[in-house]
Amino acid sequence: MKATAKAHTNIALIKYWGKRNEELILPTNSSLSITLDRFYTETTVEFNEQLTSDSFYLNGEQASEKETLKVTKFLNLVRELSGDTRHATVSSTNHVPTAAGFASSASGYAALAAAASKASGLQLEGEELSKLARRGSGSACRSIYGGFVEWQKGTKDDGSDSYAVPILEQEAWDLSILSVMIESKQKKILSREGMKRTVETSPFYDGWLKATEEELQIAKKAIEKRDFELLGETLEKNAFKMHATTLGADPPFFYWQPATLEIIDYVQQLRSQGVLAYVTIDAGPNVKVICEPKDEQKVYQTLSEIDSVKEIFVCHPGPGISYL
Ligand code: 2P0
Repeated sequence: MKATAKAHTNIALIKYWGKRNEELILPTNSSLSITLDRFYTETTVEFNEQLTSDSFYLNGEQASEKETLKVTKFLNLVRELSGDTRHATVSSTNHVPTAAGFASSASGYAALAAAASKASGLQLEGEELSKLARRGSGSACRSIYGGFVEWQKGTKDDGSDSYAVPILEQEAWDLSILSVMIESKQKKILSREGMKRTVETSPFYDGWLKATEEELQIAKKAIEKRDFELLGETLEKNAFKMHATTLGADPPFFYWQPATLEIIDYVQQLRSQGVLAYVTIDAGPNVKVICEPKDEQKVYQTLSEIDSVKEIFVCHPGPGISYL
């Protein structure tokens, strides 16, 4: 009746950018991520026959009606699977600083999927749990596993073959991921809205689809061979292509700020000095810099000297779902 689960955030090296089915959250392309050790969500779900509706507490406070409705919609999927019609109390704590530019929706829905399915007596594991998490937020399906993870887009209309698979465990290859936080006052275009507009209007979208499938294969090969230079080059190209599609959208939009470009420039300078560091950027202005642990101090030092950098969070590969 009651279960608590912990899920970590992930950062995509090959981006998920666009859906072929919005209701089922089916992506147009496969993606690849690293689950991170530092940021996570812990969620407790308790079903109770006395309740007449679901309630949702986020970081100790009752969540808004809108947030609670999203949780209810997700719990409805769990109730459909389990046949258990009871309502639930959901308490979630995000150990993800919003300022760090990591989406808490990945760890949030992964933890909710795990806790709610367990509390309702379902024994979901692996791909079944990943598919359930996907229905809350696409990137959440990757947070079921630790280390390096691929979300295989699948081809079926019902989404039964669209889930994540682990490709390299957490301990197998240590990398440093520095989340560089900058100041931003610009209004955010949510990734859900941004990717939809891009799919529907950007003439560059076909180019993205073609290139990203190739880059995924190269990235997987680089991971297999532990070829950091090849992985770094590939992930940086992939991130830039994703952002290029938004400039072709109608109306056009972009997530970058002047400081975003400044950081990219510093990272390129580091490379010209022989330090292998690469950038990736999600649906916001913050930059994540990826390097090998031996270069972490040097990269950290260089980035912390930039005026527009507010804070740097250093992460490493992290674990998959756990139950408390
Ligand atoms: C990713 N992003 O692969 C990409 C790169 C943002 C840019 O997954 O609509 O919150 O809930 O499925 O998973 C963020 O989008 O979107 C995301 P929905 P989600 O990490």
